[in-house]
Amino acid sequence: MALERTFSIIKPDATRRNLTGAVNALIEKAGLRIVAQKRIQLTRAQAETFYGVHKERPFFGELVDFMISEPIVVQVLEGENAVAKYREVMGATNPANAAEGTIRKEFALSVGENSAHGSDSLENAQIEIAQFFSGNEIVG
Ligand code: DAT
Ligand code: MG
Repeated sequence: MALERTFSIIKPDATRRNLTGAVNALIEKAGLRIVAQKRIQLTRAQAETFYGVHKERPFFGELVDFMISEPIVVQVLEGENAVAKYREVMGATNPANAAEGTIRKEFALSVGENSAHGSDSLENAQIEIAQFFSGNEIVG
């Protein structure tokens, strides 16, 4: 087992419904430590860069519009196998397929408005963390 850091976003559908604390409770219950956190408003350019891998997908425009529709909370989560563990805590992309007790099962409204983002690999976690946090903002 390895101590890892992953990048998380509490998405606009969740911040809008005042669910930041409820999401954080599930994160902490799973043994992940929130070692950096801030509430920000994404610019369109930031959202397009962040989701650049999906730019050819039919839902890209809708995804970017959604991500800039309200403030988000960006976080760095630390723990044993944090990348895979947080994917488990989030649940499947489509909440209809998400397991009981996961963030997306509990809170997501749809496949698009699905409450949470979590990095899908350690490499992407490092890239995504660096997009939003400087080293001295992360206190482990
Ligand atoms: P994940 O967020 O589980 O890593 P992903 O990387 O495949 O999922 O997609 C990124 C986001 O894009 C996802 O959280 C919500 C949106 N999305 C994915 N598939 C979609 C679809 N079929 N319709 C609408 N939005 C979708
Ligand atoms: Mg993804």
